[in-house]
Amino acid sequence: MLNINLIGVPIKYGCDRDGVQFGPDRLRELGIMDIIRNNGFNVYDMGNIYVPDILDECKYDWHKTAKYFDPINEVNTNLAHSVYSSLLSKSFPFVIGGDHSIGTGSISGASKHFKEMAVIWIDAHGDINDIETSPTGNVHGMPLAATMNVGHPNMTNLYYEGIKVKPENVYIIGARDLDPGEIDLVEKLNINLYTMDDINTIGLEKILDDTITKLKSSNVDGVHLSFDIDVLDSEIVPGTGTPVGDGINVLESKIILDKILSSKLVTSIDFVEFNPLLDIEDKTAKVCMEILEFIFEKFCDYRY
Ligand SMILES: [Mn+2]
Repeated sequence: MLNINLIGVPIKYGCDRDGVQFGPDRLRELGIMDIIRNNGFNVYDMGNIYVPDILDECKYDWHKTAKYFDPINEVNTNLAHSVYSSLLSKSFPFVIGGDHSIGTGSISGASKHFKEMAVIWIDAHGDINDIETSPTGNVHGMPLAATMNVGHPNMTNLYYEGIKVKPENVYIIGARDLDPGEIDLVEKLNINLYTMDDINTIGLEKILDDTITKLKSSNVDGVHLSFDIDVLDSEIVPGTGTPVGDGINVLESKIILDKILSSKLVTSIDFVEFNPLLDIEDKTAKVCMEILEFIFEKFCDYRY
């Protein structure tokens, strides 16, 4: 039976918007442990990674444009070791945010364990800015670039030196809000990008079949799935910091997760950007729980 390590990362510094730090404990209150357990898994709550309290006026203390730079990297280093340690002890790391800056830590930890990693990034955004191309200085828009060895050395060399995932092993699905620098990087590095336009023209099933076929024919031995709830349409998830319209609905998110999980390739997961303070009458909370329930049902169905 699969052991699952639940790892919380109550961080808001990557999005610089209050409330997302309450995500992990809110998901616990709503019963995430029971959901996992009731689907037949041994689940261990590893607690929250420590996140220091920092005053707003100190956000540029470590870098003149990238906010809360050193503290985010430190949290991510600790997260990376927690993810790596979980994999070493044959436990599946299920990481709950917090904002998406934690992608750097999760991927860095997982990639240390595997020979060749792939990443499936389900998100309205690309999160492939570096400090220079970022319009905001918010580090949650940079983690995927950093793991491909693009960006500030303190991020690209996090946990261990050098590249964590090759760009040809990166799959971004659901994006619809890419910055100019991100569009350039997709072309330069040949990243697999499937935008909302692609979903609407090519179709989800074909995109996912192609992704899984490519993964299975590659040398990849570990797949990290990073699920940002803002991939869902802004009407469905008011409780997230950077909502974008014209996104997928809940059924489509389940189609994506079903297809990806049925491949049995996934070796770690992030679930990020749920902001309880921005939520309206628990609308987002309910959607999160429905999706989490679906993930662990499928985990069980596919006998991970
Ligand atoms: Mn994101």
